[in-house]
Amino acid sequence: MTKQLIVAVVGATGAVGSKLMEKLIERKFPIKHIKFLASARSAGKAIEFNGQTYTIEEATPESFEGVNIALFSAGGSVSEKLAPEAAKRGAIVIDNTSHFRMDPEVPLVVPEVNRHVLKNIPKGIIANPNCSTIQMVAALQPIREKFGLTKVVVSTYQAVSGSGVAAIDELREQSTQWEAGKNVEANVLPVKSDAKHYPIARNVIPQIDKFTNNGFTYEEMKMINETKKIMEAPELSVAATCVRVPVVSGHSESVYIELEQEATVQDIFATLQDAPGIVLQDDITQQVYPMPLFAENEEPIFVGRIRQDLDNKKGFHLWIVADNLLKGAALNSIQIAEAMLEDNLL
Ligand code: NAP
Ligand code: 3JN
Repeated sequence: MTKQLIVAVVGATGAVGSKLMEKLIERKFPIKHIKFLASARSAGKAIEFNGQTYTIEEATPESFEGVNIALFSAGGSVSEKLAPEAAKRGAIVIDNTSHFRMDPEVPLVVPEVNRHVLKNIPKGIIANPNCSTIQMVAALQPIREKFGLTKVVVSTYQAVSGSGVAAIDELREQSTQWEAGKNVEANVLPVKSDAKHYPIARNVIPQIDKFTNNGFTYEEMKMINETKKIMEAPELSVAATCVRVPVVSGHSESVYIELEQEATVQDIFATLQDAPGIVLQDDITQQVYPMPLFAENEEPIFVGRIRQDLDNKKGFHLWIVADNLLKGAALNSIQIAEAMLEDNLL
Protein backbone atom coordinates (compact mmCIF):
# COMPACT_ATOMS: atom_id res chain seq x y z
CA MET A 1 0.00 0.00 0.00
CA THR A 2 1.26 3.53 -0.81
CA LYS A 3 2.48 5.44 2.21
CA GLN A 4 0.10 8.29 3.19
CA LEU A 5 1.95 11.53 3.88
CA ILE A 6 1.53 14.65 5.97
CA VAL A 7 1.98 17.54 3.54
CA ALA A 8 2.49 21.28 4.03
CA VAL A 9 2.02 23.79 1.19
CA VAL A 10 3.91 27.01 1.95
CA GLY A 11 2.73 29.94 -0.19
CA ALA A 12 -0.66 28.31 -0.74
CA THR A 13 -2.37 31.56 -1.75
CA GLY A 14 0.14 32.29 -4.55
CA ALA A 15 0.24 31.51 -8.28
CA VAL A 16 2.51 28.47 -7.78
CA GLY A 17 0.80 27.40 -4.52
CA SER A 18 -2.62 27.19 -6.16
CA LYS A 19 -1.20 25.01 -8.97
CA LEU A 20 0.49 22.79 -6.38
CA MET A 21 -2.92 22.23 -4.79
CA GLU A 22 -4.55 21.45 -8.15
CA LYS A 23 -1.87 18.92 -9.07
CA LEU A 24 -1.89 17.21 -5.63
CA ILE A 25 -5.58 16.50 -6.21
CA GLU A 26 -5.39 15.62 -9.91
CA ARG A 27 -2.46 13.24 -9.49
CA LYS A 28 -4.01 11.64 -6.37
CA PHE A 29 -0.94 12.32 -4.25
CA PRO A 30 -1.18 10.10 -1.15
CA ILE A 31 -2.17 12.60 1.56
CA LYS A 32 -2.97 11.64 5.15
CA HIS A 33 -3.22 15.24 6.30
CA ILE A 34 -2.49 18.58 4.63
CA LYS A 35 -1.92 22.10 5.88
CA PHE A 36 -1.84 25.38 4.02
CA LEU A 37 0.63 28.02 5.10
CA ALA A 38 1.13 31.61 3.99
CA SER A 39 1.97 34.98 5.54
CA ALA A 40 0.28 36.52 8.58
CA ARG A 41 -1.82 38.51 6.06
CA SER A 42 -3.67 35.36 5.00
CA ALA A 43 -3.75 33.53 8.35
CA GLY A 44 -7.32 32.67 9.34
CA LYS A 45 -8.70 32.88 5.78
CA ALA A 46 -10.51 29.89 4.30
CA ILE A 47 -9.07 27.86 1.44
CA GLU A 48 -10.79 25.08 -0.52
CA PHE A 49 -8.99 21.82 -1.23
CA ASN A 50 -10.57 18.70 -2.71
CA GLY A 51 -14.09 19.65 -1.63
CA GLN A 52 -13.12 20.58 1.93
CA THR A 53 -12.55 23.95 3.57
CA TYR A 54 -9.28 24.49 5.44
CA THR A 55 -7.97 27.50 7.38
CA ILE A 56 -4.73 29.06 6.23
CA GLU A 57 -2.09 29.26 8.96
CA GLU A 58 0.86 31.60 9.26
CA ALA A 59 4.07 29.73 8.39
CA THR A 60 6.29 29.43 11.48
CA PRO A 61 9.02 26.92 12.44
CA GLU A 62 6.48 25.02 14.57
CA SER A 63 4.13 24.61 11.56
CA PHE A 64 6.38 21.77 10.37
CA GLU A 65 6.12 19.48 13.42
CA GLY A 66 5.15 16.03 12.10
CA VAL A 67 5.21 17.10 8.42
CA ASN A 68 6.68 14.55 5.96
CA ILE A 69 6.87 16.73 2.90
CA ALA A 70 6.89 20.54 2.68
CA LEU A 71 6.32 22.20 -0.69
CA PHE A 72 7.69 25.75 -0.56
CA SER A 73 6.76 28.56 -2.97
CA ALA A 74 6.69 31.70 -0.82
CA GLY A 75 9.87 33.45 -1.99
CA GLY A 76 13.56 33.06 -1.22
CA SER A 77 13.58 34.80 2.16
CA VAL A 78 10.80 32.54 3.50
CA SER A 79 12.67 29.45 2.25
CA GLU A 80 15.94 30.71 3.71
CA LYS A 81 14.35 31.04 7.13
CA LEU A 82 11.83 28.19 7.23
CA ALA A 83 13.12 25.40 4.93
CA PRO A 84 15.92 24.46 7.39
CA GLU A 85 13.37 24.58 10.25
CA ALA A 86 11.12 22.18 8.34
CA ALA A 87 14.06 19.88 7.54
CA LYS A 88 15.22 20.00 11.18
CA ARG A 89 11.80 18.66 12.16
CA GLY A 90 12.14 15.72 9.75
CA ALA A 91 10.32 17.03 6.68
CA ILE A 92 11.70 16.67 3.17
CA VAL A 93 11.52 20.14 1.66
CA ILE A 94 10.91 20.68 -2.05
CA ASP A 95 11.71 24.32 -2.61
CA ASN A 96 10.56 26.31 -5.62
CA THR A 97 12.74 29.35 -4.92
CA SER A 98 16.26 30.01 -6.12
CA HIS A 99 17.62 30.26 -2.58
CA PHE A 100 19.20 26.78 -2.31
CA ARG A 101 19.50 25.87 -6.00
CA MET A 102 23.24 26.34 -6.33
CA ASP A 103 24.09 24.90 -2.89
CA PRO A 104 26.31 21.87 -3.62
CA GLU A 105 24.55 20.00 -0.80
CA VAL A 106 21.10 20.56 -2.31
CA PRO A 107 20.03 18.40 -5.27
CA LEU A 108 18.52 20.44 -8.12
CA VAL A 109 16.13 18.09 -9.83
CA VAL A 110 14.19 17.56 -13.05
CA PRO A 111 13.13 13.91 -12.68
CA GLU A 112 13.38 13.14 -16.42
CA VAL A 113 17.00 14.31 -16.35
CA ASN A 114 18.65 13.57 -13.00
CA ARG A 115 16.39 11.72 -10.56
CA HIS A 116 19.43 9.70 -9.46
CA VAL A 117 20.60 12.68 -7.35
CA LEU A 118 17.58 12.20 -5.06
CA LYS A 119 19.47 9.36 -3.35
CA ASN A 120 21.52 11.94 -1.43
CA ILE A 121 19.74 14.82 0.30
CA PRO A 122 22.23 15.97 2.97
CA LYS A 123 20.20 18.98 4.14
CA GLY A 124 16.72 17.47 3.74
CA ILE A 125 16.14 20.11 1.06
CA ILE A 126 15.61 19.53 -2.68
CA ALA A 127 15.51 22.48 -5.07
CA ASN A 128 13.09 22.80 -7.96
CA PRO A 129 14.86 24.61 -10.82
CA ASN A 130 13.70 27.82 -12.45
CA CYS A 131 10.77 27.31 -14.83
CA SER A 132 12.71 28.35 -17.94
CA THR A 133 15.53 25.97 -17.05
CA ILE A 134 13.25 22.97 -16.47
CA GLN A 135 11.55 22.93 -19.88
CA MET A 136 14.85 23.49 -21.68
CA VAL A 137 16.95 20.82 -19.95
CA ALA A 138 14.19 18.21 -20.15
CA ALA A 139 14.03 18.70 -23.94
CA LEU A 140 17.80 18.87 -24.46
CA GLN A 141 18.91 15.97 -22.23
CA PRO A 142 17.71 13.16 -24.54
CA ILE A 143 19.49 14.86 -27.46
CA ARG A 144 22.63 15.31 -25.36
CA GLU A 145 22.62 11.63 -24.35
CA LYS A 146 22.67 10.53 -28.02
CA PHE A 147 24.77 13.18 -29.74
CA GLY A 148 26.60 15.13 -27.02
CA LEU A 149 26.05 18.84 -26.42
CA THR A 150 28.66 21.60 -26.49
CA LYS A 151 26.70 24.85 -26.72
CA VAL A 152 23.26 26.29 -25.89
CA VAL A 153 22.01 29.78 -26.79
CA VAL A 154 18.46 30.49 -25.59
CA SER A 155 16.07 33.43 -25.85
CA THR A 156 12.93 33.17 -23.73
CA TYR A 157 9.44 34.60 -24.15
CA GLN A 158 8.13 34.38 -20.57
CA ALA A 159 4.52 34.72 -19.43
CA VAL A 160 3.56 37.19 -16.70
CA SER A 161 2.34 34.40 -14.39
CA GLY A 162 6.05 33.68 -13.74
CA SER A 163 6.04 36.92 -11.79
CA GLY A 164 3.11 35.99 -9.55
CA VAL A 165 -0.54 36.90 -9.01
CA ALA A 166 0.19 40.66 -9.01
CA ALA A 167 1.69 40.52 -12.52
CA ILE A 168 -1.27 38.53 -13.91
CA ASP A 169 -3.62 41.15 -12.44
CA GLU A 170 -1.50 43.95 -13.89
CA LEU A 171 -1.64 42.55 -17.47
CA ARG A 172 -5.45 42.23 -17.17
CA GLU A 173 -5.85 45.74 -15.73
CA GLN A 174 -3.54 47.33 -18.31
CA SER A 175 -5.42 45.61 -21.16
CA THR A 176 -8.72 46.97 -19.78
CA GLN A 177 -7.25 50.46 -19.28
CA TRP A 178 -5.97 50.46 -22.88
CA GLU A 179 -9.32 49.23 -24.28
CA ALA A 180 -11.07 52.02 -22.37
CA GLY A 181 -8.65 54.63 -23.72
CA LYS A 182 -7.32 55.35 -20.21
CA ASN A 183 -3.70 55.88 -19.09
CA VAL A 184 -1.95 52.56 -18.55
CA GLU A 185 -0.51 52.20 -15.04
CA ALA A 186 2.58 50.06 -14.39
CA ASN A 187 3.55 49.07 -10.84
CA VAL A 188 4.83 45.49 -10.97
CA LEU A 189 7.05 44.64 -13.96
CA PRO A 190 9.83 44.12 -14.73
CA VAL A 191 10.69 43.90 -11.00
CA LYS A 192 8.30 45.07 -8.28
CA SER A 193 11.05 46.41 -6.01
CA ASP A 194 12.81 48.35 -8.81
CA ALA A 195 12.35 52.13 -9.10
CA LYS A 196 11.12 51.99 -12.71
CA HIS A 197 8.15 50.04 -14.07
CA TYR A 198 7.03 49.49 -17.67
CA PRO A 199 3.65 48.39 -19.05
CA ILE A 200 3.51 44.79 -20.24
CA ALA A 201 0.26 45.10 -22.22
CA ARG A 202 1.22 45.75 -25.87
CA ASN A 203 4.87 45.49 -24.89
CA VAL A 204 7.89 43.14 -24.53
CA ILE A 205 10.36 43.72 -21.69
CA PRO A 206 13.94 42.42 -22.07
CA GLN A 207 14.47 42.22 -18.30
CA ILE A 208 13.39 39.46 -15.92
CA ASP A 209 14.67 39.85 -12.36
CA LYS A 210 17.38 42.38 -11.48
CA PHE A 211 20.67 42.87 -13.34
CA THR A 212 23.83 41.19 -12.07
CA ASN A 213 27.16 42.98 -12.45
CA ASN A 214 28.07 41.12 -15.68
CA GLY A 215 25.22 42.60 -17.76
CA PHE A 216 23.08 39.45 -17.58
CA THR A 217 19.98 39.41 -15.34
CA TYR A 218 19.60 37.00 -12.42
CA GLU A 219 16.97 35.09 -14.43
CA GLU A 220 19.53 34.64 -17.24
CA MET A 221 22.24 33.59 -14.78
CA LYS A 222 19.82 31.09 -13.19
CA MET A 223 19.29 29.46 -16.59
CA ILE A 224 23.04 29.35 -17.24
CA ASN A 225 24.15 28.03 -13.83
CA GLU A 226 21.23 25.69 -13.21
CA THR A 227 21.58 24.03 -16.64
CA LYS A 228 25.23 23.25 -15.94
CA LYS A 229 24.42 21.89 -12.45
CA ILE A 230 21.50 19.68 -13.54
CA MET A 231 23.41 18.32 -16.54
CA GLU A 232 26.57 17.95 -14.44
CA ALA A 233 28.34 19.79 -17.28
CA PRO A 234 30.40 22.76 -16.00
CA GLU A 235 32.15 22.92 -19.39
CA LEU A 236 28.90 23.36 -21.37
CA SER A 237 28.68 26.78 -23.06
CA VAL A 238 25.31 28.39 -22.16
CA ALA A 239 24.01 31.90 -22.91
CA ALA A 240 20.52 33.22 -22.18
CA THR A 241 18.40 36.29 -22.92
CA CYS A 242 15.18 36.33 -20.88
CA VAL A 243 12.25 38.41 -22.05
CA ARG A 244 8.78 39.07 -20.59
CA VAL A 245 5.87 39.00 -23.05
CA PRO A 246 2.16 39.82 -22.63
CA VAL A 247 1.07 36.19 -22.29
CA VAL A 248 -0.71 35.00 -19.12
CA SER A 249 0.64 31.44 -18.99
CA GLY A 250 3.25 29.42 -20.83
CA HIS A 251 6.91 30.16 -21.38
CA SER A 252 8.32 29.82 -24.92
CA GLU A 253 11.98 29.44 -25.81
CA SER A 254 13.96 29.75 -29.02
CA VAL A 255 16.95 27.48 -28.44
CA TYR A 256 20.08 27.05 -30.61
CA ILE A 257 22.26 24.06 -29.75
CA GLU A 258 25.54 22.64 -31.02
CA LEU A 259 26.16 18.91 -30.77
CA GLU A 260 29.39 16.91 -30.42
CA GLN A 261 28.40 14.62 -33.28
CA GLU A 262 26.66 15.28 -36.57
CA ALA A 263 22.94 14.46 -36.66
CA THR A 264 19.95 15.00 -38.92
CA VAL A 265 16.58 16.59 -38.20
CA GLN A 266 15.12 13.07 -38.44
CA ASP A 267 17.56 11.93 -35.70
CA ILE A 268 16.40 14.75 -33.42
CA PHE A 269 12.76 13.93 -34.17
CA ALA A 270 13.27 10.25 -33.40
CA THR A 271 15.07 11.11 -30.16
CA LEU A 272 12.39 13.47 -28.89
CA GLN A 273 9.54 11.22 -30.00
CA ASP A 274 10.53 8.69 -27.32
CA ALA A 275 11.58 11.20 -24.65
CA PRO A 276 9.70 11.26 -21.33
CA GLY A 277 7.49 14.30 -20.80
CA ILE A 278 8.04 15.63 -24.33
CA VAL A 279 5.41 16.05 -27.04
CA LEU A 280 6.55 16.85 -30.58
CA GLN A 281 4.41 19.42 -32.39
CA ASP A 282 6.26 19.88 -35.62
CA ASP A 283 4.58 19.80 -39.00
CA ILE A 284 5.17 22.98 -40.93
CA THR A 285 3.07 21.71 -43.84
CA GLN A 286 0.06 21.96 -41.49
CA GLN A 287 1.35 25.00 -39.51
CA VAL A 288 1.77 22.77 -36.45
CA TYR A 289 4.12 24.14 -33.79
CA PRO A 290 3.90 24.74 -30.02
CA MET A 291 2.21 27.89 -28.70
CA PRO A 292 1.75 28.99 -25.08
CA LEU A 293 -2.02 29.51 -25.40
CA PHE A 294 -2.43 25.80 -26.13
CA ALA A 295 0.14 24.67 -23.53
CA GLU A 296 -1.82 26.26 -20.68
CA ASN A 297 -2.86 23.67 -18.06
CA GLU A 298 -1.04 20.94 -20.02
CA GLU A 299 1.62 18.80 -18.37
CA PRO A 300 4.04 18.05 -21.26
CA ILE A 301 6.82 20.11 -22.71
CA PHE A 302 6.04 20.84 -26.37
CA VAL A 303 8.83 20.98 -28.97
CA GLY A 304 8.66 22.06 -32.59
CA ARG A 305 10.23 24.14 -35.39
CA ILE A 306 13.23 21.77 -35.34
CA ARG A 307 15.73 22.88 -37.97
CA GLN A 308 19.33 22.12 -38.83
CA ASP A 309 21.48 25.24 -38.90
CA LEU A 310 22.30 26.33 -42.47
CA ASP A 311 26.00 26.89 -41.70
CA ASN A 312 26.74 24.22 -39.11
CA LYS A 313 25.73 20.56 -39.48
CA LYS A 314 26.08 20.09 -35.73
CA GLY A 315 23.85 23.12 -35.03
CA PHE A 316 20.06 22.84 -34.46
CA HIS A 317 17.25 25.30 -33.70
CA LEU A 318 14.27 24.32 -31.53
CA TRP A 319 11.15 26.04 -30.19
CA ILE A 320 10.20 24.78 -26.71
CA VAL A 321 6.96 25.67 -24.88
CA ALA A 322 5.55 24.58 -21.51
CA ASP A 323 3.14 25.76 -18.83
CA ASN A 324 5.54 27.60 -16.53
CA LEU A 325 3.41 27.12 -13.41
CA LEU A 326 2.99 23.37 -14.10
CA LYS A 327 6.11 21.69 -15.51
CA GLY A 328 8.01 24.88 -14.62
CA ALA A 329 7.03 24.75 -10.96
CA ALA A 330 4.15 22.82 -9.33
CA LEU A 331 4.15 19.69 -11.50
CA ASN A 332 7.92 19.26 -11.39
CA SER A 333 7.83 19.58 -7.56
CA ILE A 334 5.18 16.89 -7.30
CA GLN A 335 6.99 14.65 -9.79
CA ILE A 336 10.05 14.92 -7.52
CA ALA A 337 7.97 13.73 -4.56
CA GLU A 338 6.43 10.95 -6.70
CA ALA A 339 9.90 9.82 -7.83
CA MET A 340 10.99 9.64 -4.19
CA LEU A 341 7.94 7.57 -3.29
CA GLU A 342 8.56 5.21 -6.23
CA ASP A 343 12.20 4.79 -5.24
CA ASN A 344 11.30 4.27 -1.53
CA LEU A 345 13.16 7.41 -0.53
CA LEU A 346 10.26 8.92 1.43
P1 NAP B 1 2.81 35.00 -5.52
O1 NAP B 1 1.68 34.68 -6.40
O2 NAP B 1 3.16 36.41 -5.27
O3 NAP B 1 2.56 34.27 -4.09
C1 NAP B 1 3.44 34.41 -3.01
C2 NAP B 1 3.05 33.45 -1.90
O4 NAP B 1 4.03 33.52 -0.85
C3 NAP B 1 1.70 33.78 -1.27
O5 NAP B 1 1.07 32.59 -0.89
C4 NAP B 1 2.12 34.58 -0.04
O6 NAP B 1 1.17 34.54 0.99
C5 NAP B 1 3.34 33.78 0.39
N1 NAP B 1 4.17 34.56 1.29
C6 NAP B 1 4.67 35.80 1.10
N2 NAP B 1 5.35 36.20 2.20
C7 NAP B 1 5.29 35.18 3.09
C8 NAP B 1 5.78 34.98 4.39
N3 NAP B 1 6.50 35.91 5.03
N4 NAP B 1 5.52 33.80 5.01
C9 NAP B 1 4.78 32.85 4.39
N5 NAP B 1 4.28 32.98 3.16
C10 NAP B 1 4.53 34.14 2.50
O7 NAP B 1 4.14 34.33 -6.04
P2 NAP B 1 4.35 32.97 -6.89
O8 NAP B 1 4.38 33.31 -8.33
O9 NAP B 1 3.41 31.92 -6.41
O10 NAP B 1 5.84 32.63 -6.52
C11 NAP B 1 6.21 32.33 -5.20
C12 NAP B 1 7.67 31.96 -5.22
O11 NAP B 1 7.81 30.74 -5.94
C13 NAP B 1 8.55 32.98 -5.95
O12 NAP B 1 8.99 34.00 -5.09
C14 NAP B 1 9.66 32.13 -6.45
O13 NAP B 1 10.64 32.01 -5.48
C15 NAP B 1 9.00 30.78 -6.68
N6 NAP B 1 8.70 30.59 -8.11
C16 NAP B 1 9.38 29.66 -8.74
C17 NAP B 1 9.15 29.46 -10.05
C18 NAP B 1 9.98 28.47 -10.77
O14 NAP B 1 10.45 28.83 -11.80
N7 NAP B 1 10.15 27.27 -10.28
C19 NAP B 1 8.22 30.17 -10.77
C20 NAP B 1 7.51 31.12 -10.10
C21 NAP B 1 7.77 31.31 -8.76
P3 NAP B 1 0.18 35.79 1.26
O15 NAP B 1 -0.96 35.60 0.31
O16 NAP B 1 -0.21 35.59 2.68
O17 NAP B 1 0.94 37.03 1.02
O1 3JN C 1 9.71 35.28 -13.98
C1 3JN C 1 9.51 34.09 -14.28
O2 3JN C 1 8.96 33.77 -15.32
C2 3JN C 1 9.98 33.04 -13.36
C3 3JN C 1 10.26 33.60 -12.03
C4 3JN C 1 10.70 32.89 -11.04
C5 3JN C 1 11.01 33.52 -9.77
C6 3JN C 1 10.31 34.65 -9.36
C7 3JN C 1 10.64 35.28 -8.17
C8 3JN C 1 11.66 34.81 -7.39
C9 3JN C 1 12.02 33.01 -8.97
C10 3JN C 1 12.70 31.73 -9.38
O3 3JN C 1 12.08 30.69 -9.24
O4 3JN C 1 13.82 31.75 -9.82
C11 3JN C 1 12.35 33.67 -7.79
C12 3JN C 1 13.46 33.19 -6.94
O5 3JN C 1 13.19 32.36 -6.08
O6 3JN C 1 14.58 33.65 -7.11
